Amino acid sequence: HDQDAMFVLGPGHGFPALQANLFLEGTLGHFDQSMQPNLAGIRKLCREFSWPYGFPSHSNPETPGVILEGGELGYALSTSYGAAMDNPNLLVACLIGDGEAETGPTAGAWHLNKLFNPRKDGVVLPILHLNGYKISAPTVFGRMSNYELMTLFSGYGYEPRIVDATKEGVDPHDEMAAALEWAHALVAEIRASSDKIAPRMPMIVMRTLKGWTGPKEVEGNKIEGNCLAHQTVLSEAKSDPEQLKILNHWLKSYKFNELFSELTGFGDFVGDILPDTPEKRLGMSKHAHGGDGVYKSLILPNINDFAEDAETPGTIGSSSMRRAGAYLAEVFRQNADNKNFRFMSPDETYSNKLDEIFQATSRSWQWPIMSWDKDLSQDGRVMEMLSEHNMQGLMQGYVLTGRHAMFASYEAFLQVVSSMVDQYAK
Ligand SMILES: Cc1ncc(C[n+]2csc(CCOP(=O)(O)OP(=O)(O)O)c2C)c(N)n1
Repeated sequence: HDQDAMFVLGPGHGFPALQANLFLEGTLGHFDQSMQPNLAGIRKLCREFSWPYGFPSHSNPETPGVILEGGELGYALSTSYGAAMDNPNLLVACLIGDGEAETGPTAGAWHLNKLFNPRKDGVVLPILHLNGYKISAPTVFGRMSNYELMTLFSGYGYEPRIVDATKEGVDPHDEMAAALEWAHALVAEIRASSDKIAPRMPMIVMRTLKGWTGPKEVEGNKIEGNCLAHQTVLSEAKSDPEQLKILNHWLKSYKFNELFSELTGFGDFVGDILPDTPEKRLGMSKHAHGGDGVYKSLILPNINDFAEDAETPGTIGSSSMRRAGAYLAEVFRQNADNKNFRFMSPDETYSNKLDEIFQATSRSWQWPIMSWDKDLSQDGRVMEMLSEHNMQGLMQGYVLTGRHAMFASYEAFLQVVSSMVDQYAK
């Protein structure tokens, strides 16, 4: 479909899979001559994984195409919404782990669809990955029935579809491809329709086994389809001949020698699935790279124009916050055409006396608006929801894709997102 797309990986510890795909699609080789898809490149890819001065263990913004720091789980969905805002041609596919989905920040982020205008913003396609387990126990979502999942996500305002790769007799790859086609067509239909209230955007629930295609059993313990598949499953392979045998059998099961030869490299099967235009490859998204391709500097009014004479305390009947509101309204006016400024507010615009902003814009709201509601519209540029996590995630996604934003908070409430800010700083 020649769709502009970005991929946001929630469980950043799944980085080997992402890194391998960036290697195969040629993105790593594009930025680093020594990462060509040949034997030397494969060796480097494997040896320098999670290694000092090599590649990190988790996906992170140093990786081409990645904007989310992996590690602390929970922020993938709000970051994806932030990246898609004001990018009408962009589709952000966001993979959310079922362990990750148990976090408060992810639980809140599903509701960002209520603020998201599918005609003016891009599209977020959430893919909830139910492999059923986190590190050492089943997940809440993994043990929910299909009925419970469908009704939950319908209630959240999505059009959910389940892809079950654990079901016998279906090709999971065909099922997933069909689900992606369905999602793409549904988005086009919603964008073309005149019905503007509560658009039900698609989301996919994907059931797989955890450790799918890995060893079935080690020392009498179930591995594939169980939490024991998390991270290193054959940690004693170096000294235990039995584990080494299982490791050997496992790796050979991928028939690598049929997929790659030292002489001819990878077969055409890789090229066949890549987009024709190199810029459309996942690691090459201009939005993820930021910089010149997408960045426009913010026009700022002269701050002196907003000053007041406060020489005699308690006399002017104004407040610094009101003046800040007037200033921000002017920032919105001066950047209206560029559509590159947003205000993120966890229900803090009025209470912080910043409401003069609403003379220049309003709060975004896609669900029903009552006649007595104030400052709500489908086109508002203020994102307001009582979730500091959502607001910080939106801001990170928006800023990391080359735009500008401001977040209103203070005192104890800002601590709610202090670890998110740490991750962002990393
Ligand atoms: C906020 C947070 N708490 C705890 C952890 C530690 N941790 C790392 S992976 C993981 C389990 C993740 O499960 P899931 O999201 O289902 O990922 P997957 O099964 O796909 O690996 C946990 C708890 C973390 N990374 N972030």
